[in-house]
Amino acid sequence: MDAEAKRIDLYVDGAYTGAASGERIEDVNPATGDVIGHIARGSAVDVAAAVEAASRARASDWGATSPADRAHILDVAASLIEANLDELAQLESQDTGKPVSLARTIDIPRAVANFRFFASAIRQESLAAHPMPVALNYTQRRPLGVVALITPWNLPLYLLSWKTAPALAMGNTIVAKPSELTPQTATRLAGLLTEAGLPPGVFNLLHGYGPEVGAPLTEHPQVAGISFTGGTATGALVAAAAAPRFKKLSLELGGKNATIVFGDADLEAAVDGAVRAGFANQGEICLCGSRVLVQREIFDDFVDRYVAKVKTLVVGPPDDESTVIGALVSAAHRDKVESYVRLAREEGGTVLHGGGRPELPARWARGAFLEPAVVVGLDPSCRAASEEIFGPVVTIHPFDSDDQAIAIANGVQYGLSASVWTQNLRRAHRVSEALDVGMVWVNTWLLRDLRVPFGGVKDSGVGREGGRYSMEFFSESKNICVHLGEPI
Ligand code: TXE
Repeated sequence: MDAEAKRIDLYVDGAYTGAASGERIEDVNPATGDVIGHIARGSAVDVAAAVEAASRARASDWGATSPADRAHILDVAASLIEANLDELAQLESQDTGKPVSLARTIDIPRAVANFRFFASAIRQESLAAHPMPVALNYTQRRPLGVVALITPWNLPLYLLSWKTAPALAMGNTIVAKPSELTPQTATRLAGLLTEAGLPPGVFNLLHGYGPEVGAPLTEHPQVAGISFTGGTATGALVAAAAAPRFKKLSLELGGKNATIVFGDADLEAAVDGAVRAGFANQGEICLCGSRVLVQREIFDDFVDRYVAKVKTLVVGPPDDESTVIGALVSAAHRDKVESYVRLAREEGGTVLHGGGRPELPARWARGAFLEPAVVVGLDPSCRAASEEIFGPVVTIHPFDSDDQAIAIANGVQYGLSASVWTQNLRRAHRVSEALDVGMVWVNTWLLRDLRVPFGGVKDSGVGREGGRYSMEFFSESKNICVHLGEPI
């Protein structure tokens, strides 16, 4: 055990606490292989205590607080996250292996923005009225009650705040379960929310393995809604647990997103965009464009430029400001990604660049680093080109016509997002409309507006979050019809 390893506790009813079992899981920094913490290993007993605390907090009328009071707490929480930005960025980088600079400029600021956005949204919310000549209908939005928020390891605080802020804004109480690989920023958030004025029991946090904590949480009869982001296979288990009790469910699952580059695209912008889409956050974002489809007339030129650009991406220590690609989230995940590079070769692909382990100084020698890989020559239907790898591996495929590009893009089990690169406006609209996905970017990638619907189709999930979609998910509409005429 490393001398500096810290205790990473659950947070239940306003206080940090160990797990009922007394057991701990090691938290490993994937860039160094060091054990940096010992995570309380939750179980069904802790789930029961956390849900109980959340139910009590609900009964003590958190849901009846005024929107203005809730908005104020969210704003203070945002300011506290901002005030602790450097520390949170370090924690995020230690847990995930991502560059600290990325956590400092994207992950943590986005968490701040999420709290501010939903504070503002709840302040400005207005509700519907449907007047009749003899009656007035008005629609209330009631909190669901206790909600379970289950989040993955790739964007830990960013995604947890994306669910926590609207859930609180709408008056719910929360039991959150971050990934066992990345527990630190969530743990810090719990204390900051209390500091911001959140009453005890409104936000509870559990750590531990999915089957031991996530499963009993999703099955718990007092959990009224579940918002889950993670792998598609886990999403299916969550959906099965939710079904018998008709829990409200939002699933943000995997993707195998296409970046479609037409011959008339601004080539330089398309190369830059496609590289960013492929390798941002080590390729560990559900929205990453891991399949690049390129019109045949520019294919060779595009591939040359693409590979040249990928070669400039610095793979290295997360705390080095020049690093663009840090470590993958774990040694096991790197093994999985490497197995896909092998598979790509077996399936007839040519790895034009990357796919190997970089030489780094001794301090990082045990880290889960991987050179970004670019593969050509694969049939779009083969496994390496159609299964989610969730790492720095991009396959590039030629196409001839618009219809063929659409068919290849739609030819996978996933339907999360796509980006389309063309200067032809008609083509941009036509292709965007034909894609079976929840989100399309034209001549850009991952340009986010927090108001827009976020989510996918097919195996990429169910439901939408973002702006009013999140507020609708985290509440139930209730219509009240008041008869205004003579009694009938
Ligand atoms: O995710 P899991 P993993 C994809 C990616 C990755 C694969 C597996 O392809 O390689 O999924 O990653 C909790 N009931 N994505 O294994 O298992 C778990 O503890 C309830 C895509 O890390 O889905 C964690 O908190 N909860 C992705 C969360 O679910 C359960 C992001 C996600 O873990 C559970 C991450 C259960 N039975 C991985 N089992 C994206 N779409 O952004 C596990 N969990």
